[in-house]
Amino acid sequence: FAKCGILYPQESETREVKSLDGLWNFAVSSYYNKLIGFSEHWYKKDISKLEHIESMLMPVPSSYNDITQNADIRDHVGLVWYQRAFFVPKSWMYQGVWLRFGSVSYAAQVWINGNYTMNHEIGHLPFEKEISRFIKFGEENYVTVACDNTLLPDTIPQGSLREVQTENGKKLMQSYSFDFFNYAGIHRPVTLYAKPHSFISDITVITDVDDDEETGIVNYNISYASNIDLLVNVTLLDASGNTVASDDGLGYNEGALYVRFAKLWWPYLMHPEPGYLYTLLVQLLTPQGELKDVYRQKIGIRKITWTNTSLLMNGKPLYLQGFGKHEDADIRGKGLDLPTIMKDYNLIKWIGGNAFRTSHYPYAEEIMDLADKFGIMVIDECPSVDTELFSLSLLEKHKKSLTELIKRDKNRPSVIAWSIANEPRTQSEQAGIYFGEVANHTRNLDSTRPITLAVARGVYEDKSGEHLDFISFNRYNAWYSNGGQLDMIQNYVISEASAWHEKYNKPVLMSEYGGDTMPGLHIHPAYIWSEEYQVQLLSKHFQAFDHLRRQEWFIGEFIWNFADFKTAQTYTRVGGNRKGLFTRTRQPKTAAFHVRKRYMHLANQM
Ligand code: GCB
Repeated sequence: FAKCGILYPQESETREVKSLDGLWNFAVSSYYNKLIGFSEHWYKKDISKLEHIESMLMPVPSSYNDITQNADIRDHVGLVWYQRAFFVPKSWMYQGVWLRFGSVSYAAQVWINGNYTMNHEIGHLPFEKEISRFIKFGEENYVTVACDNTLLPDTIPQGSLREVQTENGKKLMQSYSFDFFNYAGIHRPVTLYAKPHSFISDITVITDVDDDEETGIVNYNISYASNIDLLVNVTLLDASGNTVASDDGLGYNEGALYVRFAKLWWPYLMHPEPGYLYTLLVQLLTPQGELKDVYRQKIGIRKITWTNTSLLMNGKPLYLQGFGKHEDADIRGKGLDLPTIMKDYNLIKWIGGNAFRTSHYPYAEEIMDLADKFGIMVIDECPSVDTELFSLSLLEKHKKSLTELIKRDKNRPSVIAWSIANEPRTQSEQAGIYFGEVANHTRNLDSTRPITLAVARGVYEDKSGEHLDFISFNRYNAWYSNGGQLDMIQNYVISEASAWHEKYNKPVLMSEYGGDTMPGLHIHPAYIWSEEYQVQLLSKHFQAFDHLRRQEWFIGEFIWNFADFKTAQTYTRVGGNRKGLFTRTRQPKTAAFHVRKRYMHLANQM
């Protein structure tokens, strides 16, 4: 299992946290002068007072693209610079001070007080570093971040650049084939935190359930950083804070706790008390009993298993009813937005969804925490989408994105599977070898969860399926193919799902289907883009699914998409992708009520 994780910054008896979110100074370096920030040493200057360059205020966390009235900033390609001042209390002098970014898209370089501190590639994933030696305690400090959104053939995801001629001269254009806007900036919280020099550096928990389904087993492995050997104490608390198991002060960093009559973690609608969480209280002590560090890790006790026909939670076969989603909202783009996040969970519960896929990149830790808590199952996808050109350097980065994802999400009960890519071109031999490598890498890091990939290529040409534990397929019947032909959906869906199962003898999920729908457009009889058409397109799929559900191996249905979202500008998109059940402002289209009926009905059969 991936050791050396990245724990979420948390306050405790031994840890303090300070948020650096808010308004930062912001400057854009133009294409004509890409490297100006480096040549003029912006990281050593106050970027709100640069000569010749206009600076502005930018909210963090947020995408920067839609904040201003300037289309050049919206469509900017290359570097932007962020900076802010902050104080570090004197009292932190005797601790380690760490700086952590929830995510920066796409690549980041960070300076503290003008000193180069850290860098990170790949958006949507956290990174951190101890910055104590760069800090002035009890005084003002400043942090500068250079953020680059350029996507190339060897970035995850892939993109390409081209230079074009405009009326104002040359400019650089970013192209990419994935279907969501390439939002950029400091997308998630920036946290400064202090922890002791001897600290708990990682917690890995693998839970199991006895055959009698009464005893929960919590296998744990704790890593710590220290110059001397320390003792680790673990205690398991239930949701009311009562101790239900402990290691009896043995001090080992590895072991198992047994919980008689454990309350298992169950998905939403599968149990009256879904998403039950325990807290693993981890304490680090000196042999003399002095408390060095404390961390509280939420865990859920559950067991995931799979066969060639099903996916099981605590021994019960799962049927996934949900959607593909996006982190996307008006103005802030992909910036963490708690109101939107809460609203989305309320809508998921309202509509009766029990699962979603983090299409097409890892979602914020705050979103994942709530999935754990509400019992919403997650297929956790890495940021690889639409891969076309396979190379060794890409493979290395692709593996790295999974390593970082698993480090971050390995303890989450809500994560029931890893999705190693969305819609790569899986028809070549090379793609087969490539995904064999990626799947092996993932399995080596975590063998407790099944692996999938959302396939778009046809059944007979695909070369990736043999490496997966279940097949997810995306297909747009009566939309991209046979548009308007609602009466062709059933046969196509049934025969394709069956063909996937026959080819690979594995469980099958329909991971995307749907059609763009303009809210308020009514055309009867159902006509493409109307609300009536979306209702009927989904209904025809439901009929196919009901047929398929008689076979055990059909394990779920995910509508594309939960809500409308912004995309690159193209003539097929009216203000973005409109396949949402909800509008971008989260109001229901007619189809949402229809889906609600189905999902509630399915839930009653569980
Ligand atoms: C797909 C992609 C998704 C798109 C969707 C569409 O197959 O996986 O990212 O948004 O189709 O609506 O075209």
